[in-house]
Amino acid sequence: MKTKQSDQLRLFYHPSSSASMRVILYLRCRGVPREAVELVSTGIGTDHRGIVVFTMPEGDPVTEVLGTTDLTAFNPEGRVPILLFPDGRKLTQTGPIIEYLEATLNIPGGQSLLPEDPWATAEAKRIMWIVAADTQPYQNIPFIIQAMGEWGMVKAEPTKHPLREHYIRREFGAIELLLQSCAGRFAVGDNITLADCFLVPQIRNALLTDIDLDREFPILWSVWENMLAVPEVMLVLEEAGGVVQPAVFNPEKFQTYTKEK
Ligand SMILES: N[C@@H](CCC(=O)N[C@@H](CS)C(=O)NCC(=O)O)C(=O)O
Repeated sequence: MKTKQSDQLRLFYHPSSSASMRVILYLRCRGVPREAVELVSTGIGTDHRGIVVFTMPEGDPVTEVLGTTDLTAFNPEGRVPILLFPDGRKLTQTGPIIEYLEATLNIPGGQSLLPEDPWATAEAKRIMWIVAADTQPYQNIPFIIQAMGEWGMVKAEPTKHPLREHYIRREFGAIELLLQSCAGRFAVGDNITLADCFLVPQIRNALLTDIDLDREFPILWSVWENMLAVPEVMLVLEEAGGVVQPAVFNPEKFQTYTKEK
């Protein structure tokens, strides 16, 4: 279905979504003018099982055309972020969204967020992939809640669940070793790269756990602190609800899922 409603690119995102924040950090750190990509916050709700889902924003022209707030009518994966084009095309997946914007937006000044040196670029992309493919999928709170409630996974407070903490330790541990040879002020050298845009939301998410990130991953932590010192980065975090990612789940359902049967 075509959903032509605006002459602008529109990024459907949610402030609690770490994947969405990767793209927003790219936009701000790359110096893309705010008017080039309109940010549209989705809503949040619960499905028939009480599990948190993102929803189409109430009252948005696109929602009106779709006739439903069910996000899967807009993106069959039911995930954010989603880039909507003026002609109705939609693009999902943060890596391709960023690559497309970089290739097509005529960005005045600034520099690409990938280094000129191919090896350094490969190092940045390796960190991006570790975050996107090997870390974030295991951090998804709705998935943790569903696994506890429906598939017999050990019950624990979702944000501090052992599955989450295991994959944070495993993957951040690997990144820490990589950073020993590639980090400077930021993850790869002294300039912000896409690796930092992917790391920051993942670290922000990991702050919800009991892991002592500062002690266990000191280089990663220094990259995080150096990123927080960048005004554009801090603004993105503040606009998304603060330095620590807001946890969104239905506490009532959470009690049900964590109660021993
Ligand atoms: N690989 C995807 C990940 C997108 C993703 O998992 N987004 C999460 C929010 S951070 C989401 O929409 N989750 C909803 C769900 O799992 O139902 C990307 O890079 O865009």
